Amino acid sequence: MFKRPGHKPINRRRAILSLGGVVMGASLGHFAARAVADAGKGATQTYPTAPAMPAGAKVHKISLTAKAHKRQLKPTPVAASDIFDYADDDGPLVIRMQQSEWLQATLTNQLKEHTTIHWHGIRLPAAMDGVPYLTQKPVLPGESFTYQFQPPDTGTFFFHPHCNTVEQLGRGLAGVLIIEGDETRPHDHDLVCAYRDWRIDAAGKFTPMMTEAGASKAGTFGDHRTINDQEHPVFQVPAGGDIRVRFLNLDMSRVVDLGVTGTDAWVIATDGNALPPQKLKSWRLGPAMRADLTLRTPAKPGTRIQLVNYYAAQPIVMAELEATGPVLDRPTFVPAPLKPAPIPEPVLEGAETFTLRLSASSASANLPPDFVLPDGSVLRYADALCLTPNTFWAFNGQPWPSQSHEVLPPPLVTFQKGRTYIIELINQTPHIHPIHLHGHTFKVLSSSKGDVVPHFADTTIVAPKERVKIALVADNPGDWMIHCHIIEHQETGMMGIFRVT
Ligand SMILES: [Cu+2]
Repeated sequence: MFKRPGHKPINRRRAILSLGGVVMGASLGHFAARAVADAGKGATQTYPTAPAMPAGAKVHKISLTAKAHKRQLKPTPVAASDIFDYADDDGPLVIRMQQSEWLQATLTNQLKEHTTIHWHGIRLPAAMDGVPYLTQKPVLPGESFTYQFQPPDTGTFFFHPHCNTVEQLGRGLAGVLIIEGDETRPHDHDLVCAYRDWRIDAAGKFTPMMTEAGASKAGTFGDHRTINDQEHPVFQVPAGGDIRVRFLNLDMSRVVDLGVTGTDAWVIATDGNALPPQKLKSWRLGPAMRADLTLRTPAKPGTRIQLVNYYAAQPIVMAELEATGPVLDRPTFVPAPLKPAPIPEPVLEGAETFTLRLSASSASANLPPDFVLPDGSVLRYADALCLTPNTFWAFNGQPWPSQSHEVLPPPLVTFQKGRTYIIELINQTPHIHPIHLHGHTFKVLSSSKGDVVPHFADTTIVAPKERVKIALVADNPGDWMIHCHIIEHQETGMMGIFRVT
């Protein structure tokens, strides 16, 4: 296995055994004993209730089987890589549905460890949010779970597991979810571009997903950057046509400064949310962030334009779009705005501010092993896949519990349902953190580093020494995750819960 000097891999899984409804780390000593003893409690704890689908609802039904699979990531004669996937086809799985429809997605787990699906950026009921031990029981190997909800907002979203994400997402377990119905003028072509950097070596074998050096700094990087699983693809697009590019950063640690060369482009959505068209210079996207672009392709067949990543010593061309005939005869290009989704507008006057400090931490979570939640009601147990293997990061000095504390932590903050809150994110570390909130779409208001185009988002980058103010209407009751989307940071402490009640 490929190892860089000083890059000690972190193995969070060890041997995973399935035992009477609880999955545990078999070599964790005290923890294993507790997990066995607590299996009964785990089985009786309560989770939020699934939303009822009304009679006559239009349903978009899909089956998603999480499984190990082989995919040719590097060209032959390099061997196919051992990936995880929800579908057999090459390239990212893309689900397209209408805003009015309900999604009914049945997950079947054919992996050797438990999994769930988190629907990133979708403002859905807590029961469907896919966070094991917080919103639902983990879906054990061989089991199935059906997610059903009506996505309230149009846009470009994605979905992925939420424990041992570094391994499951790292091996490719993710899909794109597009909710249609936001265009004021149809495009001639709609192109999904899912970016990721595979942690595979020259032989196509996966290298360590998480190393101490990476997790404690900017993340462990791969060495095979792809769009839709292809290195430097060339996509055929209609010449002289209006194209929508849905760019998703599905990597776990890479930051992208997205630019376009060869023509002008406009940003029309951030994290799926409509933005009045902004001429693109470059747009920074941390892991999990999305940007939708609109552009007019060259009228001369054979001409190419480039999607470029400027977040590198030298700009990197990630993909090219080649104009192909027949040439479309379109009037002069004016970027058309998207219809805004029904996201509640924060009422800033009189809003309370919650400060969230992002910091390094070498301390493990200071929770007693038999911690009782403040309301005294439920002890919620996690397992080795859902706990922190090493602690490097924290929110407000509180890291996510480590493997020796198998109880979920109390909320960092409780919001009153229906009220607006301003959250000030303060980065006290020397690294970038893309911070993601579940269940809510927030408005990015301002940054200490300069001008911000106010925009709706579900994930926002906080640079070193930066303070970013965001605001949201806490309208979705439940316990929700807030975490860094550099997955190694998330899985080594930079994760917490906020409650809306
Ligand atoms: Cu981070």
